[in-house]
Amino acid sequence: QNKGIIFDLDGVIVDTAKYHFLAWKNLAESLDIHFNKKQNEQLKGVSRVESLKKILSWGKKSISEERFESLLHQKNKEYLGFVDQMDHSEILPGVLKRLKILKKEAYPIALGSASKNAKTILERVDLLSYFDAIVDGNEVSKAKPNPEVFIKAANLLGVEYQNCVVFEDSIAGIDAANNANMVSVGIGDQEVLQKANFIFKDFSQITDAHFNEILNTMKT
Ligand code: G16
Ligand code: MG
Repeated sequence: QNKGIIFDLDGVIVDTAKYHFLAWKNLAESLDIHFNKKQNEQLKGVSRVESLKKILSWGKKSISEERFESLLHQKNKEYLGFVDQMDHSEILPGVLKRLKILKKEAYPIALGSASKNAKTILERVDLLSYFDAIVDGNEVSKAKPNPEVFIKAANLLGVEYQNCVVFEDSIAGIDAANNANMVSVGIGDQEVLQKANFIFKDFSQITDAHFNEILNTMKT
């Protein structure tokens, strides 16, 4: 196959967003900072360091570098506690079925995620073996909407950028895919993901006919 399939992790494959929210909320409250669900949207697809910076700015707090590091550690420790309880039942609807079809048809498959915990999570939900390449928060220096994460994934797959399709749930991620000249497919809310080439509520809504239509928009 000369077409590559790239998946975001959080919000596309699994709903770890709820665990990020809980861990950040608890951490913020220990600092007497309170934020709501709407503010939490701004943390999606954003790195751990940038997320903490945002939370501190909401609370108008400045802290030492050492304290910053220890808070990052504290948040991740709680988050990993939730991740540890996960199993394959937390794979979002339709994802496993699509991965199986893609594997059978020998499509190169990559993960493009901002998370440093991506591999751990894929292992927990038993999906690691489906991916030919993984690019995560440990390998990228420029956050989405910079296309670096998806460019690296395409390079590892050996597929041309315009022959890749990206599945994403965040605005920054859709922008990143568009910036890389890839076909962007939004998973989630139509109003939020307007700039995507295609939008579906979740993977269970993507039929084989839809999938072929998506792949057929590529020139080669
Ligand atoms: C995910 C989440 C973000 C999270 C980031 C970093 O990105 O959407 O909320 O802050 O990863 O995660 P970690 O602290 O595990 O390194 P993605 O790109 O998978 O949606
Ligand atoms: Mg995401």
